[in-house]
Amino acid sequence: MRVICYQSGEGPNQLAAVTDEGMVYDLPFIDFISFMRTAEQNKKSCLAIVNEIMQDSLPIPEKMEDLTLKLPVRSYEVWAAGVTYSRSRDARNMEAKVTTNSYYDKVYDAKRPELFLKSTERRTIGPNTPVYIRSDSNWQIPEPELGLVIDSHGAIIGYTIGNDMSSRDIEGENPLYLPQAKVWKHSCSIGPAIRLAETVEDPYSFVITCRIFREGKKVFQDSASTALLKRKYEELVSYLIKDNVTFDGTILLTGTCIVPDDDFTLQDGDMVEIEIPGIGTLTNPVKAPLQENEQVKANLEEV
Ligand code: DO4
Ligand code: MG
Repeated sequence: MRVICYQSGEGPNQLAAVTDEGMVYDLPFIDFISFMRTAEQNKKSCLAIVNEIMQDSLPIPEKMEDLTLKLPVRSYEVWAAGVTYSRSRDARNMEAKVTTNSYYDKVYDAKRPELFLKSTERRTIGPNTPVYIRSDSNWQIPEPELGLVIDSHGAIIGYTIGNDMSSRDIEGENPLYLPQAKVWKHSCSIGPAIRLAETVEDPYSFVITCRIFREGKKVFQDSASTALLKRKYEELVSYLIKDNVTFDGTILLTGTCIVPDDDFTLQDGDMVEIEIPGIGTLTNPVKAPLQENEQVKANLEEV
């Protein structure tokens, strides 16, 4: 069972459940966070609440593919884990031009994982909205990652897809530049759905596929499994919530297991697709930094 948010006419976005058979049922909650809070207040699971609602209602005529999908949860914060797969460790060593006993080697093996604040509500976008590339970087990539949707106590409520857009030259120059290599406007995309955790048999067997298209041609494709993750999800969450304030609907991205070839950088007009069967396909066009006059217009539209 998945939960989506879609644009419904001119009105506010609509939350809905999607069954494994592809039927879509509207849910009577303003958003995913109020849905998960209702479940907690009623001491019921999210799946039990959805099943009760489906018993008393009919599916809408549209299928998920017919809908304009929006960000499935407006998280106050998106956090991310880094260097949780050997593929990421090796890529970081390459871009930093280090070979032995680097910080990346150490953090991969350390008891404490690398966690960083990736994004906030205003910086995070959903399906089909452009991810931006930075104006001060010449080496930028998508990082396709499984995302954990957690509640304020750290319980894993669902799984989603995230794109942790990253600048390899900025991080490679100096690891202290990490926040600038990771955080800017539209540098984090989430969606298209949240798979309820109760309906996932083995969360260490998700297969993640990333495809990048340029002028209609596929210029990159690779797949990897979450079975290769060095750590456990609960372990990552336990470090995130330790002595911290966490909010219902926080997302924790679990690190990338796919890195494009070293000579690849994203360009304006590219299209990034990240697919995880059972969750969906997160698609985002890539856009170059806004020109000054476009920026002023965009800021005005956002107010
Ligand atoms: O150390 C940098 C972060 C790496 C990262 O984002 C990842 O492994 O996914
Ligand atoms: Mg990452």
